[in-house]
Amino acid sequence: MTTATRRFDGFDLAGSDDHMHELEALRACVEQRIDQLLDDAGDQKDMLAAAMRAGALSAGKRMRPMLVMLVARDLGCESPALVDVACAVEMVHAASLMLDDMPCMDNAQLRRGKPAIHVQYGEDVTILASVALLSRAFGVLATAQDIPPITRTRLVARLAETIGTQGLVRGQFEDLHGGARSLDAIATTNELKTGVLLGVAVDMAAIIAQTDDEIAGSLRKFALAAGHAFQIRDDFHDLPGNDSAVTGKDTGKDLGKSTLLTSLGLDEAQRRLAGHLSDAERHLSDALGATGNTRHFVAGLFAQGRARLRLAEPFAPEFVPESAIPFADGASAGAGARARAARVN
Ligand code: GRG
Repeated sequence: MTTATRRFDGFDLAGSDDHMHELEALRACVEQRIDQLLDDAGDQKDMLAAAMRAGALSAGKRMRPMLVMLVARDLGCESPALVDVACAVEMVHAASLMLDDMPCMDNAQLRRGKPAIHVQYGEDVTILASVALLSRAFGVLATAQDIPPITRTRLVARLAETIGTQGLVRGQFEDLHGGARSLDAIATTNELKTGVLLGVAVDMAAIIAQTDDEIAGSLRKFALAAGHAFQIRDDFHDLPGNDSAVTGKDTGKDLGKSTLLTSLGLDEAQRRLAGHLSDAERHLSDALGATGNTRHFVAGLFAQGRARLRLAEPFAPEFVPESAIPFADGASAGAGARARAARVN
C-alpha cells in the first residue's frame, strides 16, 4: 500500500492511496446523486430549481453526508440506500445555510466563497428554495429503496426532530433572540445549531447499520464534541479582519452577539476547541476503533482546523496532512492555498 497526500474537496489528506480513492469516490457519488435528485430538467429559466441546486451543490465539505456513508460502511453496512440518506442530510444543511444568510438572520453576503443564495436569486426565491429543499429531503428519505419501512420511519422522525423546535430552528432562534447569555446557554445554542445535524448523520448510519446502543452512544458523543469544535472555529472565522477569501464567508457577523469566543477570550476558546477535538477523536475511536475511512476523513478535517488555529496535533504523524501547515497563517497563503482553505468555512 503506498502513501500519498491528495486534495479532497479542498482538503489535503495524508493517507494510503486506497483511502484517498475511496473518499474521493464517495464524495463524487454524493454530489452526483444530489445533482440527479435536484434535476432542473434542463430548464435554465427555473429560478427556484436553480437556487436549490446552487445552495446544495456549491463547494461545501460534505461533512454530514460523508459521515452518514463512512460511519455506516465502517459499521459493515453497504446498503445502496446510504447515498440517498446522505443526500437528504446535506439538503437540510444547505437549506439551513441559505436561511441563515438571509438579511433577517445573519445578513451575510458570501457563502462557500460565492455570493449567498439570496444575493444571487433574491430573498423570496431563497425562502421558497429552502422550503423546497427540506421537502425534497424528506421525500428522498421516505422513499429510499432497500431500507425496511419501519427503519425509514425512524429516519424520517429523527430528521424531523433534528430540524424542529428542539433542533436547528430552536438553535437559530436562540442565537438571534437569546441576548446576553451564560456560557452554558451559548454551548446549548451551539449544540442545537451544529451538533444535532452532525448527530443525526451518525445516528442515521447507526440506525441503518443496526449497531448496538453503546456504539451509537459513542458516535453521538463524537458528533456533539465535533459540533462544539466547529462552532468555536466559526467564532474564530468571524473575527473582523479575517480574510473572507480564506474562510469563504463574511466576517464580523457575530458582533454584538454572545459567543464562546467573546465570553471566554481567545486563549480559553482555543483551549476548549482543542479539548472538543480531542474528545471527538476519543469517542470516534471508542465507536469505530483506530482505523477506517471515517477516522481518516475526520483526521483531515481536524488537522486543518488545528493547523489554522495553531493547535497541537495529537494524532499519529501518518494522519497529519503536512500540507495543512502552510495554511496556519492564512495571510501568508498563496492563491492555491487560499482556494483550498476556502473550503474550510
Ligand atoms: C430550515 C433546516 C432549517 C433550519 C432553519 C437557519 C436555521 C434554522 C439554522 C441555521 C443553523 C446554522 C447555519 C448553523 C451553522 C452550522 C455550521 C457550523 C455551518 C458550517 O458547516 P460546514 O463547515 O460548512 O460543514 P460547509 O460549507 O462545508 O458545508
